[in-house]
Amino acid sequence: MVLKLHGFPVSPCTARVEACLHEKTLDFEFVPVDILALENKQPSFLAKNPFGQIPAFEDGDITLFESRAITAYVAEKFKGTGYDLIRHENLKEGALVKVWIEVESQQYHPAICPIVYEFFGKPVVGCKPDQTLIDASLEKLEKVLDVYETRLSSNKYLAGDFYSLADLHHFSYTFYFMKTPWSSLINDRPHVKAWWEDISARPASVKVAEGMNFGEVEIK
Ligand code: GS8
Repeated sequence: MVLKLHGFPVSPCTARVEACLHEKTLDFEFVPVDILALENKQPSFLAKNPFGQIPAFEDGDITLFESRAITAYVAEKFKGTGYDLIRHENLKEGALVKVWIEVESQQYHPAICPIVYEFFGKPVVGCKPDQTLIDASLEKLEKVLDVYETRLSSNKYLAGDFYSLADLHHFSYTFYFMKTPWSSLINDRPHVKAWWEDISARPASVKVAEGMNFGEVEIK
């Protein structure tokens, strides 16, 4: 059965799923969805995700959307293949993976997403970034990163001394963030910096980064 990922390589949420599929060493078909041409708002795509957002994922008779739900499904279904992203044989470690998955989605993402979107996304559609929103988000992100710095001073990765889906979920937005003028937020925190260098050097991350070229866009 062919796994199908519908998305756009530059999209951080698509990249999140791609990174997971590569960690699991799974073959999949990449189905490009041109969001600039609004293909994601066409009935054929809305049948896969009624909210009209990428990515979507198909595995036989199941169709999923929401990147984190897709990675959770892949990590669970293929727990015996490739790298174990969910510590499925250890209840406590697995629970900590879930905690830090939530932290990414509830704390980190709301802070970093507006920065990446304003800096890279807005110029693509001919709009000027909102610096007030960027500044407020940077302030939020600093507070989250202070917690990460403490956490990573006693654990190599977020959930413990093992790489997991929680770390993976951070890759794509942080990759773009590091190409903004504010990368010192990561680089000035030694444990966060070491963690970032480690997770971004993984072969799966490097492979996904090849398709992520928003970094060339300059702020206007
Ligand atoms: C967000 C998807 C999303 O924002 C997830 O999958 O994690 N919570 C969802 N998709 C964006 C591209 S960013 O990778 C998207 O589809 N934007 C176009 C649009 O909203 O029309």
